Amino acid sequence: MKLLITGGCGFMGSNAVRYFLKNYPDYRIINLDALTYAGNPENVRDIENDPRYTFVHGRIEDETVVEKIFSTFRPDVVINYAAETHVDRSIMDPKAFLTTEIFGTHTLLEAVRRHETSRYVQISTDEVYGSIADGVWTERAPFDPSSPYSAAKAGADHLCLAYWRTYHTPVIVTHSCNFYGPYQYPEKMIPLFIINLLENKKVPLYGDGGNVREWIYTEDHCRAIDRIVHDGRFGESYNIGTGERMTNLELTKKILLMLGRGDEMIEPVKDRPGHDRRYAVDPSKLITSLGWKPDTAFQDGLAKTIEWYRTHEQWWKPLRNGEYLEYYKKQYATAR
Ligand code: TDX
Repeated sequence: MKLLITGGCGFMGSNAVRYFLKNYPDYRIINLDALTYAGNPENVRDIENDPRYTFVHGRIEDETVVEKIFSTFRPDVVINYAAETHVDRSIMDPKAFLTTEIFGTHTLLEAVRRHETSRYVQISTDEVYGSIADGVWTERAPFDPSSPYSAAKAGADHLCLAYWRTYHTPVIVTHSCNFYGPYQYPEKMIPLFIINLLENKKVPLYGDGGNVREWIYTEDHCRAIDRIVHDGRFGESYNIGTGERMTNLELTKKILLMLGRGDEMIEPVKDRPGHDRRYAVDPSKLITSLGWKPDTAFQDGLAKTIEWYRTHEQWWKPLRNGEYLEYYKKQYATAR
């Protein structure tokens, strides 16, 4: 089988490229990645010489590049990981999010339609449902996004399902809870907090720290996508969740404990505007219909993640320069 994985140099995409190469020796993978600040060739360095793997530098909204890939490589399956993903960046500059999420998804859907590709999987987020005070969102919940990021993702997800209804384009949409694990860019909470502590810096906790997130280890997410790629039903969406929910303060304390640091390392900062209070998804459709379940308990996944960042300073050190510092200064200038 031939897979086109977009955004394969990002955190989620690179883990997926590695996962499919490892578990499916006869699959071929083409990785289309724009190499934005978050797309890092180092994330796929270990597999770049694998003869089953091809890298193409380009944007998903670039019709010429996309058409060339479809007509020469002829993928059987497209998995669209390419996205701008950081909520705080979307608050500072929404346009890039609309371009990649909406126009990029549209360009891919059109190529899938033209070339009669067998399957298209849209990687999306639980954030499209917005905040839920208690209980869990099922796939039938209406979208209620709060940030430009989640609004852009919601728009793209709607477009995918509209392509199924209108053209019978074989799409499937996923809504995952928060990811964590190796290779996550250190603007996201878990890697940011780990690295700050490794560098003896405080961790910036937004608001009262009472916001609740649900967490999935990257390998478990890859296995969910594996099930969906092979047996998911067209025109449907699947929640991906673990039930591992906690407040940001509880999570921060777990990280502090594992790194042997105390609460004095917490720096309360001004809240994120429009900050969703709680996310919680019901993954029972995926569990019952496709036989998936998460394997990694949060405590174990967090320990592995901390160990990875502790032993991969050469990966994250260069990322904390240049563009990152500019972003960090802007972000925390507005956050306080
Ligand atoms: O410095 C911080 N301090 C802090 O308290 C950062 C970066 C975050 N937070 C809080 C905000 C959130 O409540 O931690 C929580 C997690 O924040 P992020 O890591 O930015 O994730 P989140 O906003 O929940 O969105 C993430 O999960 C869903 C990803 O960024 C999305 O791409 C994904 O779709």
